[in-house]
Amino acid sequence: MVGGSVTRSVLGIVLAGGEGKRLMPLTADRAKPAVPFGGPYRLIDFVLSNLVNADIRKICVLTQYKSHSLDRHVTTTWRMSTLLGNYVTPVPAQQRLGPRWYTGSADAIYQSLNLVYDEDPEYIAVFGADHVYRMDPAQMIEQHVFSGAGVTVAGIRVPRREATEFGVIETAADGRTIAQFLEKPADPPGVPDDPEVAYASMGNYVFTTKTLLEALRLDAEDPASAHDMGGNIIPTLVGKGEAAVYDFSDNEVPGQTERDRGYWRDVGTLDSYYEAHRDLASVHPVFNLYNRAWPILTSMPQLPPAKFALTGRAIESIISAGCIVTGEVRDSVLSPGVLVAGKAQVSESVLLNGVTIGEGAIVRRAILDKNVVVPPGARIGVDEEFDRHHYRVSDSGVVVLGKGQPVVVP
Ligand code: ADQ
Repeated sequence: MVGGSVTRSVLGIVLAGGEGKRLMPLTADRAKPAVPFGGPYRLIDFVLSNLVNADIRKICVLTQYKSHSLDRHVTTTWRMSTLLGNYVTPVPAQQRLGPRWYTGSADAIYQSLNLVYDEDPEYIAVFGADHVYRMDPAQMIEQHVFSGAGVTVAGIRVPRREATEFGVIETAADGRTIAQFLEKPADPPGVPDDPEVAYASMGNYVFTTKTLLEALRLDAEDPASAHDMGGNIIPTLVGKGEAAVYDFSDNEVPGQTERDRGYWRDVGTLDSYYEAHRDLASVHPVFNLYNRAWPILTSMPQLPPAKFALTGRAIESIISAGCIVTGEVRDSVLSPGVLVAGKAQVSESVLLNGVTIGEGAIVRRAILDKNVVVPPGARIGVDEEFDRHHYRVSDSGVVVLGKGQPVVVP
């Protein structure tokens, strides 16, 4: 462990402007990092918890797309004591360099460089905001400082067929220097000891400040660049021999077991979002929300405890505060303030804040966004053809209703 002294000289920049098109309709009104996850959390709580637990307490959250809900969440939940100069602050696109939005994630940082000049840090941790994982960034920073690289990219082994969505890393003979970086390749290369596994970038980078400033300056002058971190900045630094990889499998977080070590999920699609919830609700989840040694932090709403009335019961489920269950809930995750009326059956589902399930209704294999009201007796996830006709259905058959979307009763 590095301890507080080095991580305190690190500025955290969290890239939180992603649109999350593949999570529609959950991202119709909110940026992807603001999408609720695991009951009371939002996706951004995972990266912010990791940074703050590692004592990185000067953090700028760069937002752009539909940022209201994200902004509100960050300002209300992540207030830091300013006595020690700590802050987690949302930074909306400010058009400092002209009347235009960010063209890409590198442009987002370039347009926000005043924050870097103000802080004058030695190192900058640029982390994505869309993933569910536990990580101690201090261990990655320690490697970065020790190696003298200009940038260190966090890498994880993933099934090769999934790597088309990621930056893929090939290392030099030393196993650390990145020899090649391919952003979202159609045919990802496998690692030398296993052709079916690729070494993917987690979208988390530690930069030496002067390397980042120089790379952004050159990138801004390049008319052919898309000004993207994974697409442009990292490949350019790899070309100059300045990039190294940090192997996520080396990361050790207090309280983790062999089982949940190395867990990292990109919940960028409806199916991956759904599957990560199914894991949480299972008897022995891989991702352990209850590890208090490295807590995942959020603000809990001021709501009364969950209540089970009459014959109400929940089996293998997560039930948040403010829920009242009179029916039956199985294998599901309920966000705060969900009501499940008598004789209703909810199974294998994710119900976000304030959803109401009417008496005798059946909800199976569904994701219902905030404030959806399922009328008494209605059915979701029972008649596939009906559902496909009226609602969004994911590739694997999960029915998804957007915020407040009316339920169709035949
Ligand atoms: P993607 O996630 O596809 O791949 P991107 O859409 O740029 O890349 O998102 C990266 C992060 O930046 C996300 O947290 C997103 O919210 C944020 N972001 C995107 N556009 C932004 C903008 N204009 N302003 C502010 N923030 C923005 C990236 C890397 C891959 C890597 C995967 C890992 O490019 O190499 O493998 O992350 O998931």
